[in-house]
Amino acid sequence: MQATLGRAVDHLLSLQSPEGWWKGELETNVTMDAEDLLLRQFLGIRTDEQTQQSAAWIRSKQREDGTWGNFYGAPADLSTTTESYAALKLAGDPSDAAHMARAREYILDAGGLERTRVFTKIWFSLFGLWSWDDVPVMPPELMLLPPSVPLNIYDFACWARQTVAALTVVSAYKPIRPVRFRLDELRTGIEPEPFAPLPTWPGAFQRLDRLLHLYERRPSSALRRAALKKAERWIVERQEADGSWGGIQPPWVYSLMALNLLGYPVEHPVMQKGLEGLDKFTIVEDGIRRLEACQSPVWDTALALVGLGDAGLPPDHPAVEGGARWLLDEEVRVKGDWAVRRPTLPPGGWAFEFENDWYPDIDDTAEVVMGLRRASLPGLDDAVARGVAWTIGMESKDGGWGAFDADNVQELIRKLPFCDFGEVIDPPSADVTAHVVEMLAGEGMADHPSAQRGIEWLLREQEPEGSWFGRWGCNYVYGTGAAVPALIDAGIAPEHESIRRAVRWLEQVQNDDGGWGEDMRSYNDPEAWSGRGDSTASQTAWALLALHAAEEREGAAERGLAWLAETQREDGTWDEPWYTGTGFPGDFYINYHLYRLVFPVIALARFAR
Ligand code: R19
Repeated sequence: MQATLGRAVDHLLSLQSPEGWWKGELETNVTMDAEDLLLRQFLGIRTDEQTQQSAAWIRSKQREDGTWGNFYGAPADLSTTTESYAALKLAGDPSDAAHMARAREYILDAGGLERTRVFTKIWFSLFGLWSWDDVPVMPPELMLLPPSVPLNIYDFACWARQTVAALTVVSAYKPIRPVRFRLDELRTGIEPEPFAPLPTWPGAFQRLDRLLHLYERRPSSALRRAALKKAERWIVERQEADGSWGGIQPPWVYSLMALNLLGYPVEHPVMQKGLEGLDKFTIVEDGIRRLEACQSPVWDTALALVGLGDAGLPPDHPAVEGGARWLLDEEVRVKGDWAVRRPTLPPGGWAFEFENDWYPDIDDTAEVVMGLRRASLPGLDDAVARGVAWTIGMESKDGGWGAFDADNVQELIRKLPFCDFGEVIDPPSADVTAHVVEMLAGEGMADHPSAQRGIEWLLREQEPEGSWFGRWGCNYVYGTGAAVPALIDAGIAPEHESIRRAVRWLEQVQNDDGGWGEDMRSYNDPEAWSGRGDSTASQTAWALLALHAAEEREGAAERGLAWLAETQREDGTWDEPWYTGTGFPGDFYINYHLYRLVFPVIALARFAR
């Protein structure tokens, strides 16, 4: 075990940047690359070279059956396949080429253009390939609702809020910038899904959407002007230092399009900064080009420090100190959208990305505090104190923690006609709550009422089988790997019934090879897939973290450790084509390239002690 750990630690050390951070690639799906081309087409800045490089990447991800999916080994996804098909047509691939025909066959089989998600239809409407009449209205007047009125923008999770704000502008202009191809061959003529019954919220909103389409023909010009002005100010104010919006692709590309429609030419400094920032999220190598949906340096650095510290590196080790120094510099000391719900709470916390001052998050803040505690530096205690106070202040009313906001639980948002993709609210989750409880316990604050409420929340939310749902990692193995160590650190005894149930569940779902794995399909079909899937290094490590905390050192734990030792590569890391990170359960998945290494380091380090 020591040898395995040693090789893994050396590999991790080799990946640190000179500035002190770690950052693994954040791999998602080819809608990023298809939309990258469509954005450039929309703005009139698409080059041949970019087009061919992105197209090469998209083609390389097509599977034998002609489809594209959203994670390694995923079932076909209609919207992803349709966007890829359109991007390849833009790149000049002929419709009668074999790979296009295979894609088309699947698309038509799955319902065609008519059954794609709203985002996909919006992209196509921009180019006259779909009709704005058949896209749900997103009126910019939404921007004028005060935060006290239901369905105001602060009821949306922050990632949806920034996306919706930009799309209300696009939706108001309904631009059509024609391209030289059509997508009619992807239509099936299938009827739209019938409206939900009227006495339900979805049914009511669908009928309201019909009325809004009528309103769109002649909107009140004074109101519309005021709304667009508000949207413009809101968007411009939220551009980050690196030119992004929220550090994530969707609001970024939609904000660029919205501002362009509002009269910002691509030469405008705001647009230039946005486009140059996108280049830094673009990986170009060997004639291919791909876009990261987001970047994870703060998160990865915090996890790396936890791992190196637990592996026994001293607090003044240059790697530990360098990482901690960089993190201290990343502290967010200004208020963001979170302050709308917590107006008197002083700032202090961390975001996930290099630059995202408007949206620090609780998960990162908890993990950074735990990472910083593996180092000792002047100023560290003060930064930790601010982070702890901010985290406590961000607790939701039910005793748990969401990722970016407090009390972001308006479920009506999910029923809006344009919300057919991804999670759109940010309610408390077991993984974030567990990280906070673990952090508070580490700070000697397990008796704090906030920590006690967190413990109660976790015990209440445990699944009957003994696991916890993983919101930001796949899935029950991630939730359980977070909850058990947190509860134990906070003083719950290893013999506690809840811990025993968790251990039994992990033992039940362990693979015959000794590892653990869980397929993303566990989100849609937990009966079949909860805790089930090919063994992966990160998921095996999560299970081991729970077993270690529960003082299980033999049996299942030994076999898990042996699996890690056997599957380690010679260079000290592990292969992990499987995605084990979650953006949105059911819709959006992430392969965090550092997970395969950093979580085994943490788990091995704890067992090795
Ligand atoms: C834990 C730390 N976390 C709490 C932070 C994780 C951040 C993950 C990066 C997410 O990147 C995104 C975010 C949003 C989207 C969307 C999207 C979907 C629906 C709507 Br409405 C708006 C946006 C699509 O891709 C994304 C990627 C690990």
